[in-house]
Amino acid sequence: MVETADSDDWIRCFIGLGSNLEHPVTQVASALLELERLPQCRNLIHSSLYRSDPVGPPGQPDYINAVACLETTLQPLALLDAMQALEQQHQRVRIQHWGPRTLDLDLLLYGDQQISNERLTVPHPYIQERSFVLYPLAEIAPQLSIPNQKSLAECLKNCEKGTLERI
Ligand code: ROI
Repeated sequence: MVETADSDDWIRCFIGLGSNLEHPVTQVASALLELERLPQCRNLIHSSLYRSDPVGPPGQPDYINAVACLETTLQPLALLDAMQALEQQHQRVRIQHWGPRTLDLDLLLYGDQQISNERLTVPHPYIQERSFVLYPLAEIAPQLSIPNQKSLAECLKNCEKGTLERI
């Protein structure tokens, strides 16, 4: 059975998307459509797509990233299950830690909740330091406050844009 919150209880979530294998622009664009079609999810909006050098092990292709925002009545772990099922549909394989991938979906924020268990940490632990998350996030939610962290505007001041470019 799918776990649900109260049926009227729509929670606004932010999801980071990334890909650097097998036509990354297509991977991210189709994942946005698939997220939009998830059950118990509505009103998806998303940032532009961005290209950047890989953070982590060098020698892998550039990444394409975006951030989506949607409302859901799925509980956090049910949403995570749905996101991981989408990653599997994109033939995601984990060869190397921080290595290349066809599709990575990260639950960045789930309402204003702070979640910490063996499957999920929300807010996402690296949100503050990754330009490929912060800049797309600012495009769709400039006023966002991140629970228990600095404001998005403050995070952006401390985060170099680096090679990140909007495409
Ligand atoms: N680097 C970039 N630029 N974009 C990503 O989405 C991304 N994802 C990752 C690691 C390997 C840390 N590096 C990345 O998981």
